[in-house]
Amino acid sequence: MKTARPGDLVLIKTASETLEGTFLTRSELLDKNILVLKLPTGYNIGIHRKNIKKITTLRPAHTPLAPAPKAQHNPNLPTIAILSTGGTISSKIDYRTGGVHADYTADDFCAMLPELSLIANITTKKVLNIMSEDATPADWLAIAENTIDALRKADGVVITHGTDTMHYTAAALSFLLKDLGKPVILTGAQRSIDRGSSDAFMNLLCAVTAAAQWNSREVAICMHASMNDDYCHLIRGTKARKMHTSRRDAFRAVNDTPLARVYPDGRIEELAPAQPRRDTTPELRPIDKHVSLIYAHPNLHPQEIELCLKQKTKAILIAATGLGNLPIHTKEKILPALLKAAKKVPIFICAQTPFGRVHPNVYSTMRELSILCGAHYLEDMHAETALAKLCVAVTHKDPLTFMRENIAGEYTDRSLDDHFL
Ligand code: DAS
Repeated sequence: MKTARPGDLVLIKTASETLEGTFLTRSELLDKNILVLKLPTGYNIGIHRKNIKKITTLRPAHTPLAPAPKAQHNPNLPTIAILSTGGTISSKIDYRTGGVHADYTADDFCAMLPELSLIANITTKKVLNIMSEDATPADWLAIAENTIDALRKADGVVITHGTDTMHYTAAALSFLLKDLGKPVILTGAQRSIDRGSSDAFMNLLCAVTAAAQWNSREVAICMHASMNDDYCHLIRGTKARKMHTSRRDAFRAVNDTPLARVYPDGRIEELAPAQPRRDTTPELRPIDKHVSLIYAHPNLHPQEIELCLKQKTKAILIAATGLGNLPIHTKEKILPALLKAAKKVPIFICAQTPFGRVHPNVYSTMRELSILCGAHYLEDMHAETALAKLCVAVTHKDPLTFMRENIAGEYTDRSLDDHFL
């Protein structure tokens, strides 16, 4: 029986129906007798060879266009470095499994979005090629090192990144990049760039605009501000958090407000004062992954705390309930385990409700924790930022002083009403 080439527009006649669609590469994990067709609706359908009477090619697969020539350097435009690390924004459908895997690089983004060259001269580098759920403190360090390298020549940096842990990386870069003088903007996508509904294009356009024109020396996340393609928000790297698994506007400012709106037409509307650009060369602070994060919960066992010490942790961060509480009055005897741990490593408390701030002296529980265990309360710094900061703090001879310092806007003086979702 005649077959077709991937990308051909075909008509497949079976005993019961005739289907038109695009012939797809067969998924390696599927039975080799199953042919896959992408219907005009966008859905894929598998058809067994034995049911096919005839295949007619209506239009052969188009040969891919040659990539657009690299834009000429424009001395009147700033230079922006795009560093790609993977994630959905870099993803393509992987027909072996039907899932998505990271493949596109910063060079591909420039080829797909030539209008970027109207905003800035673009340099590109593929730093990593991972889904961000796999990003570790070692990857944060690699991204920070490449960012410092890029900033020697560029006027700003855009880092394309998976969305799952983008806020961890944004917070980590805020602490790793000492004396930053230019904007470092992280962006990503909730829908892969090879889909018509992708949010990637507007996110990328706004992120490059911000890196080129925003008068700031901060690390920020640039993602959709709403479900529509109207504008993106710039959210401070230490106050950003992914708050929804799939919405385009999944990222919100936690205990803060967005710093600016960036429109796809190039406009930037400042919403809050940012630290202005300055002529400094950033230095790299060291990092150490030996930090533990525990969530307080009704079934907390002392072994969870003891395990941290076995893992050679240098500090324990506890995402506590409410204003900073732990179940230390249950029969599970958490307090003795905490007291034992507190003799070896510092204990820090943040809130597991991302919004609001912890207080060490409201309930007797917290007094026991802050007085008996010497636990340090981290005000309105949310858990993900606190974890990233602790990984840097433990490389200092006095981690507590570093944790107390307001390095990159991770602490705000007061929790205002408009700071909540
Ligand atoms: N797996 C997710 C990640 O890499 C995909 C994404 O949303 O970018 O974070």
